[in-house]
Amino acid sequence: MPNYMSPFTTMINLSNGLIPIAAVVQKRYLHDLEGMFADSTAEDALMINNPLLYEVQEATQNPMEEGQLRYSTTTIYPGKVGDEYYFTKGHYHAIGSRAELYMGLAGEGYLLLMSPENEINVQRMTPGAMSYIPPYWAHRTINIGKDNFVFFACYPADAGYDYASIADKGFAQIVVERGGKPTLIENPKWEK
Ligand code: S6P
Ligand code: ZN
Repeated sequence: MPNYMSPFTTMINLSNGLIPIAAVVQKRYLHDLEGMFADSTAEDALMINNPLLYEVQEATQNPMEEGQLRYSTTTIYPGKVGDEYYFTKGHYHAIGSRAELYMGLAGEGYLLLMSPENEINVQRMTPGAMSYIPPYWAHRTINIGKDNFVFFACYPADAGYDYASIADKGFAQIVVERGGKPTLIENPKWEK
């Protein structure tokens, strides 16, 4: 007989992503993303203030078992390092075959994806955008607006995180401001 969990409901404020009884809140400062931005000089200069780039509110602490789901909200604050917009670390799922669903709640962002063959794909996210991350694609979100960019994520609880591949190589392309607009360019630090 399986050990049945009890059903439950978590309230999420759909206008700002706040989860009043979040199980976990993770805060990521520039220091946590050291070396990930293309402009090292700008990154070093900003490191003195070590700004908060984003936070993740986990709605559950469901067991990391096959068949379970977890869900969360992420808020990326507006800002840039040099001309590169604030972003999340980005990761592949440790179990690559696990997909994920994002939904835009507030602000404007890009979902930057990269396949295992280094193919780049970008999805624009605004409130109501349901963006599907297929299995095996690395994913990073980027705040391209002037306000907080907030989105909801739902993912298999056993998906896990492979941060190392992105921390080492980054994404093949990055998103920078050019003429006041977000623009995708080749990543000058990219190494295959
Ligand atoms: C988890 C999901 C999100 C991210 C969050 C922060 O699979 O994709 O909850 O964890 O947006 O991004 P990162 O890359 O720092 O984990
Ligand atoms: Zn993920």
